[in-house]
Amino acid sequence: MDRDDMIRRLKSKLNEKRFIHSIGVEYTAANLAFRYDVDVKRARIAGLLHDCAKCIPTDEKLKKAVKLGLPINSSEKANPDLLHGKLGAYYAREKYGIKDEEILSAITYHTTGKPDMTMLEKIIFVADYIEPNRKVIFELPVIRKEAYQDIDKAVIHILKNTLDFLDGKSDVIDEMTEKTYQFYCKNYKR
Ligand code: DGI
Ligand code: FE
Ligand code: FE
Repeated sequence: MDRDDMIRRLKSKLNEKRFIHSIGVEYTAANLAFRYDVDVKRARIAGLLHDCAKCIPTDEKLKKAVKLGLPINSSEKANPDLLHGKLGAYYAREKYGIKDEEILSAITYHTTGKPDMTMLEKIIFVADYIEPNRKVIFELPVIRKEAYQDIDKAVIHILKNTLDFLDGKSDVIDEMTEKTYQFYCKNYKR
């Protein structure tokens, strides 16, 4: 599938705000790919498609994930919107013809991150947070700079913000978000 076809399909699946965000993640991922010597085309595809399952109604996300036999943990059961990464990877494979496992993994883990991410996975995780259409988030200008100076620092900063934000609204914290934060705190040296 070429980019035009992906755009057409994506436009029919997402609301306008989410579509604009996806374009923003696409070009932010391209920029980070320049910076960190990652294949630009793959970064763009992963960025463009990362939220392709985001606009499925919440209860349907859970139903579809069950039907497809995707692994579902307790936080995903409590908060099925967390499943949009896994579902997104499924649709990227089945509906957008993506076979590249690293792109699919970047889509799967874009919300929680995962320990020991590849550079492409980190790029999508970070691009999702810093893309230009994001509304004001605490310390976003600093995180944007860190993203281009030291991507691991940006990853930790984003996870810290997310965990604080979830703590604040006493929302369930996915064990993967927690594990990722622990991993990067422990292994971050500089
Ligand atoms: O899909 P986006 O809005 O572009 O971004 P995203 O996929 O990173 O999702 C952001 C939302 O996910 C935000 O409201 C925080 C939430 N989130 C991230 N990690 C966790 C989480 N929510 C819960 N309940 N648990 C988590 O570990
Ligand atoms: Fe998302
Ligand atoms: Fe997103």
